[in-house]
Amino acid sequence: MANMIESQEFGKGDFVLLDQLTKEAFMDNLKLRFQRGRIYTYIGEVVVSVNPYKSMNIYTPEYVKDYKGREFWERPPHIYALADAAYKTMKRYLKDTCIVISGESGAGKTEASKIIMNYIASITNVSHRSEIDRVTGILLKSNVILETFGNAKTTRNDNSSRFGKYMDMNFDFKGDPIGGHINKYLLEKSRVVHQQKGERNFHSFYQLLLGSTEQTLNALHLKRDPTAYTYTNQGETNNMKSIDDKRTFKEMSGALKSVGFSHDEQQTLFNLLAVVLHLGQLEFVEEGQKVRIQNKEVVNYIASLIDSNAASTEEALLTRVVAARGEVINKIHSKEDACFARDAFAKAIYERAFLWIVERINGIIEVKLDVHRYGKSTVIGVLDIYGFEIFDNNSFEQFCINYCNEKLQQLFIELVLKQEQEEYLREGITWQNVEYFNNCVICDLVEQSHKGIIAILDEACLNVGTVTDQMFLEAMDKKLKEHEHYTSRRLVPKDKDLQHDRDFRIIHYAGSVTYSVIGFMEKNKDQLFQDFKRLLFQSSNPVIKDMWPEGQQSVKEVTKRPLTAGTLFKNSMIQLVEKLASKAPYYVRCIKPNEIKSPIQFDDKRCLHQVEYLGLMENVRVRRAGFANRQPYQRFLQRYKMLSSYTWPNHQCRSDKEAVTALIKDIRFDHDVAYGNTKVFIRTPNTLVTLEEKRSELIPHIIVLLQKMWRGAN
Ligand code: AOV
Ligand code: MG
Repeated sequence: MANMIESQEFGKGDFVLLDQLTKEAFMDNLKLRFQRGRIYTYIGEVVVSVNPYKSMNIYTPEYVKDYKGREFWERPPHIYALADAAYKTMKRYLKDTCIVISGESGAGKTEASKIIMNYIASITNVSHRSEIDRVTGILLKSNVILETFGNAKTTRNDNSSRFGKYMDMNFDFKGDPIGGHINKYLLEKSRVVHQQKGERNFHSFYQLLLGSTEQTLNALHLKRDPTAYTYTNQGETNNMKSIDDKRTFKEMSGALKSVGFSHDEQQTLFNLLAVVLHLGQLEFVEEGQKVRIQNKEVVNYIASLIDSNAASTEEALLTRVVAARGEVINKIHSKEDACFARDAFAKAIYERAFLWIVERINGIIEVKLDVHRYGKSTVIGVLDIYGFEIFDNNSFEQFCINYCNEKLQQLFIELVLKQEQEEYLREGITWQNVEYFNNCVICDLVEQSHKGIIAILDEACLNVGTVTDQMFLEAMDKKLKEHEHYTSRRLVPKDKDLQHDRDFRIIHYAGSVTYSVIGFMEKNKDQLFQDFKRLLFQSSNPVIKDMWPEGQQSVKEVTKRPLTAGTLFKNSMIQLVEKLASKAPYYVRCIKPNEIKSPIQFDDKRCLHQVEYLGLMENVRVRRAGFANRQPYQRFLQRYKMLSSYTWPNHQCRSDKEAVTALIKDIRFDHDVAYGNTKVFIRTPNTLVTLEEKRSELIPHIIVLLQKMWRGAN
């Protein structure tokens, strides 16, 4: 069994315990622990995690046993303690909980989410019910599938999440998982058709090409060579040591099968991947006024893979049908239009397939509760999103991703910094106000109606055809020139970081990011010609047909302007934050120790920067100005009343508060305690450890005593 308190050589397991809270002391402790292989450290109940960049032997069944059912302070810091706390809260108080994992790209969020889910899976279902095993199996295996289709190599992380994921695990009254639900947030679909140098397309393409059988490849008309396809070779990244596409393909196909995807469904997914790759190979050539396709055989491949005919496929690629003044006319694409339409088609197919996968999994793991038998189900939600990122070229996707991180930071501030201080106020406890940077001003900059960036972008997108990206930038400059977190080249021409006229910059909580405005409007409008939707709806493959229900609308019916990608994303973020705020939150704050994926290097400057923007020092300050633990008087009494004759077996005081005051005076802990209106506040975790120890010592005596009493009574 692990020691309750680690030896000094590992530094302090909780930053709250630092002798002096200075930046240096904080960083020294973080570094020392990282170097000694202690990747987890607490700030109260928040877990700070530093990516070890090597596999750690701390997730074994022995560790699981060690942490199961324990309190935070009983064991050295570990993410298992947090998972257990979330689970206990859910089970004991029937309260929905959520685990919010944040940190920049490559900091270890996705790994943390998997470790947490695995832990919860292994501490539940002690009675080995097969239905529970089935549900847990699906929840865990769905990760493999989603990572294949939703993750990719970026310059910051070889397995970077290119979508946001929030997964609810539902539990029955016994605390066993009985189902779940996945919410996905904006997939970075531009990657399907374009990758920056050093990056790759989604893993799925490489896995299919390198992992599937010769027979499958032949049927898909594909070559076993990712460098042969435009959509998979632009990043010029091959033979990654950290990625084994062949092996993962096996694992992923196995997962698809065991989760419950039929053979036909699997086949359709592979077909669609192949369609995307073939689309990237299409060559359009201009011939007088017309455009034609040079490599017709590719059209045939595509047509056969989507169960359609070559003529309709070609027509959808080269023309579009529009309704004008009540008439339906056929418009021929220019070469540029055709290329644009092709890329939009490829992106849409991929995005829709991804959405379909998520919905399919949801259908399989949906809770099929017999309400009378099980009562209400409670949930633990795990949020694993794309981390804050800065690339050489940042576009609409980075804008959304970084906005999403702003929202989560805002939630952290609201729940951890603000609420904690408000609780002291409410409880009438004296404490020192802690100043912190509130990023709500940056959230407003993005999401406010009328004058936020998304609103300005939407307005620009309303004017079909006439407004350019550059004009959108000018509109922002006009409306936002006074904003202290916004700037652009036009506003500050001499700024070195703003090299191009197309650049604007947002000073995010985690650093300044220069965005190129090019493509913002197109990505926000997210248009796909109706012709493609109809083509896919007319497919004789029922899975594909199912994915494109809007293809059944006639040309004249399609008039309603859909919500833009920016607004949809904003709405989904606001909903997400509301959902999280309604649950008891637990936080994992991930830190990336260096830029070179090294297990030994601790880059002081980069780490300090993350500690600063994550607000970790402020977190400790609030915790220290405050108290490590707080409990309602009644709960405290219930647990510790045996420690004093004033309260054991029952107290004679007028209130629980008075009784707790008497108890604490009696055992001489009053120097470390404050009495709020409804709760008792304990300053240091050590006091809690001592209370627990005293309680454990007394319990055997009490049992003997109780037995005597019962015997006496009988
Ligand atoms: P992220 O989710 O935070 O980035 P990941 O969880 O994908 O980051 O971690 C990046 C890589 O770091 C992993 O592929 C592992 O190689 C390594 N790693 C992280 N945590 C651990 C751990 N606990 N033990 C061992 N290795 C680890 V992003 O999705 O890019 O925002 O968008
Ligand atoms: Mg990730």
